[in-house]
Amino acid sequence: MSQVIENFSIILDQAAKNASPVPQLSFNSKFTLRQAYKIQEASLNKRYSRGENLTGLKMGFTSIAKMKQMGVHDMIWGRLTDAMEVLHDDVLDLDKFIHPRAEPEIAFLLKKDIVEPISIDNVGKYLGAVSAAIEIIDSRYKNFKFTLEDVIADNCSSSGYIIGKWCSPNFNVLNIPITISANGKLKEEGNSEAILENPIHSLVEATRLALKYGQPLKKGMIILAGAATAAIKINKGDTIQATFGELGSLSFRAK
Ligand code: OOG
Ligand code: MG
Repeated sequence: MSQVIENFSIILDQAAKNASPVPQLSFNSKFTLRQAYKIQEASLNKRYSRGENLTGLKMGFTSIAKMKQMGVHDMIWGRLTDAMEVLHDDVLDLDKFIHPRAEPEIAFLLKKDIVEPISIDNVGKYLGAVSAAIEIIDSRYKNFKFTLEDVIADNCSSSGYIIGKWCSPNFNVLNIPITISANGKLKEEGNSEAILENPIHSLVEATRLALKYGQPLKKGMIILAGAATAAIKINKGDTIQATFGELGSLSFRAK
């Protein structure tokens, strides 16, 4: 199996690098969730060897809106690298993507290495700051269609992220109204509580899953809690804006 894992990781890494979609891996081969995370890890190793650095993790399918949109039923997590960072007000070159979508998220910054399973009660020891965020996802699979195993192997469609101004870790992340619009037109709206009823639960889950799969979580890492609404398509020329009540707003343009 280890050769199959390596081969699959090359297919997905190349698809991302060349912005060229591939058929779902699960069409030809059955693999488990654990093997899917191994494929993800092997494909990230290719990015690291090109000089990219791990900056954090992203959680996926933490809201019913996202599970419904994509037809899957369980939480997933992927890895973020510095090459995926996009700045607020930046211009995104869509030629580097296959069929990108944007989704509004909440981000957390770790102020301490995680060395134990954390709970909602001791999370404060590790949480350094919170921020509004937009994630840009871009499945490497044709038609943005996948099984849970496929999407995990594909690093959970991770391809870009924008983080806003870091706010106090005591900022109340409950009941934040969230919208995402394109060219001034509202596309999706929701609330931070759509993320596992409290985005902090997603941070707790991220640390549990990272420990389970042997991914160390270090001081300075970012954790994206997962989208609060369905993702929206990004078209050339679009200005995408997301608002998060008093946590702020973020935007970017696409060319
Ligand atoms: C998978 C990634 C899901 C989220 O926030 O729920 C995700 C996908 O929808 O392609 O990032
Ligand atoms: Mg996301």
